[in-house]
Amino acid sequence: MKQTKKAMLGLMTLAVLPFAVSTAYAQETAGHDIGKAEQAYEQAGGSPLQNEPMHQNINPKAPPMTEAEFQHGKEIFFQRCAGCHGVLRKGATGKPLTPNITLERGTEYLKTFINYGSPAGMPNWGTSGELTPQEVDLMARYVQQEPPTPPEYGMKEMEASWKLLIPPEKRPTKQMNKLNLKNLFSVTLRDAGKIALIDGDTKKIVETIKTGYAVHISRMSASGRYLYVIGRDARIDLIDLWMDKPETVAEIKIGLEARSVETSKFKGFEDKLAVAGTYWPPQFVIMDGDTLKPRKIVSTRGMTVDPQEYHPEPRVAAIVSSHFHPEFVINAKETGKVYMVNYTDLNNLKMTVIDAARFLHDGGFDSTGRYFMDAANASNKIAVIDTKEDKLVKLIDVGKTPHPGRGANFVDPKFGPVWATSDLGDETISLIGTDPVKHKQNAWKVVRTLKGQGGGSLFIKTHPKSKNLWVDTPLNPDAKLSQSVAVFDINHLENGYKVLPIGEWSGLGDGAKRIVQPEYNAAGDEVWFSVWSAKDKESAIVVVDDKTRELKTVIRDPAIITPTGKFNVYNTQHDIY
Ligand code: DHE
Repeated sequence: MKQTKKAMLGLMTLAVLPFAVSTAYAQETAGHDIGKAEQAYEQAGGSPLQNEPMHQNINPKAPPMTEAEFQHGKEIFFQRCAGCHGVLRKGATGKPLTPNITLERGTEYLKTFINYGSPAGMPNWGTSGELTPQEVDLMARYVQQEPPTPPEYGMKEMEASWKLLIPPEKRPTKQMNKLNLKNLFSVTLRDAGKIALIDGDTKKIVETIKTGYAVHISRMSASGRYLYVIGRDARIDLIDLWMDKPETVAEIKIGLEARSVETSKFKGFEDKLAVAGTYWPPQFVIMDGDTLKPRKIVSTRGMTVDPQEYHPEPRVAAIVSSHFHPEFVINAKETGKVYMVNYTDLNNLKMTVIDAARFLHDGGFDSTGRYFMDAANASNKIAVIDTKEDKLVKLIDVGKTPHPGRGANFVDPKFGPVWATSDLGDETISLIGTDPVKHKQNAWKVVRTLKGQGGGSLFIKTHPKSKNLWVDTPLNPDAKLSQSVAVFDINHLENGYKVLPIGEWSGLGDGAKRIVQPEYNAAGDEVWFSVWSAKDKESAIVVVDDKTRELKTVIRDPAIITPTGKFNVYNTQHDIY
């Protein structure tokens, strides 16, 4: 077999690839059929790991590959396959592709599989034209090699990356600008690697701030002063909103790939600590809230809830902050475990580990802030976690691949308080009763199922002051659906939904114009939608009057490149959704 000396020695370095977004993604799940929307979503961002040097052992039994071919295979794998099959190819939401399995299948079988796909969800990479015949052959050989291993990332690496740009003692002691901070929005400009701070009152961009690669989410500190932004490259930017001109006061890289960040919200710990989880390495880190100085790293590697088997890369998905205890609620995706991490004593760390269900992804609190409604997406379940008792209350079956974002809380006229999720994999919307005291008979049951526009939904939203329930469908393959949004009247859910043509209202020309993530302003009387087009096309934000459901304004600016998530300071600070 042809391998260069360098490969044999074990270290391989990759050329830096431009950021690529794939429209289809290779996945075959164990007993879980997935559609195009789910495939597109799982690999939405590609993985920044494609740029990392990795350790590589040669596999003498595998078909030969040159180093250049191997590197090309690795790039394709991390752009399109790792999101489902896992970094180490041990299986995540997709099947394992380790050499003991792939060598047995052989090159010809694998080529057919990659070429034509499978009914269970593996896309037809070859016949769709996404991969050339040469690339199909290359990938069939690549997956028979030993998977290259990305490096670990510990305290030494974190400290080396940490930049305290403006120490706390040099920061203001009160808000120095005239902004109405409550109604400020942090808007993800995904492919620009920036966020835009937009004034919710004037709808003007206050400024744009450089953040990590393919920036993912923003979260607020308990006081509403500090904004934390995390990129897929695991870079966190801490932005002080009290500065004359809000700016980044600290920065750190906490690993090689990440999605989530949160801050301590329990009484007495406001703004004190921050926590962030990584996809690679599979771990989370607790930091000082006002400086990002890393304090404690905890690995999530371990056994799955069912079957109880070792998983080498349980990615850290959603994190929320308990209002009942000084604890972070941290979700390990592949093992299905929820870690309730007490942050009062980092040297004698106490954690309650709750067995939920595999493939935990996103979720949010019920209206009381006590129960965390946790979507185990590829298991089609919502796990209800009681953050007061630190216990699993129930696993509830819902539609196919639930994806609530943080979900929506409202009072169903017939069933009382509910929390709702929409799905990536089908058109249903599940309403789950959340009041075990006054509506005991409905608690932790799907009390109502609504039919939305279609699958490909990512986010559902309402506000305590609103009577509207908004459901997006940005990943539906039908442009009519992906460019519009459905709205239900909470008091008349049986009447079905009305469709608002947000894409058309934006007034933009050509472009994907996917309508994504409804987000309310602080007053709860406006709802903002991102109109998400490709990087080289114009995007916008459409603001709708919540009461009349009519267009209020369109925010257009050349700086608004690929807007996706929007985080209103007040609502994010207080977990209002
Ligand atoms: Fe997200 C939240 C992971 C693709 C926009 N996303 C989350 C969370 C996780 C996650 C774990 C929960 C964080 C929390 O609450 O602490 N997202 C992933 C992926 O692994 C995935 C599937 C693939 C990837 O390559 O990253 C992915 N996400 C996307 C997108 O393609 C979206 C639509 C556009 C984008 O900006 O990349 C997207 N994700 C979002 C948003 C939130 C989010 C806007 C926060 C929603 C909220 O209301 O809090």
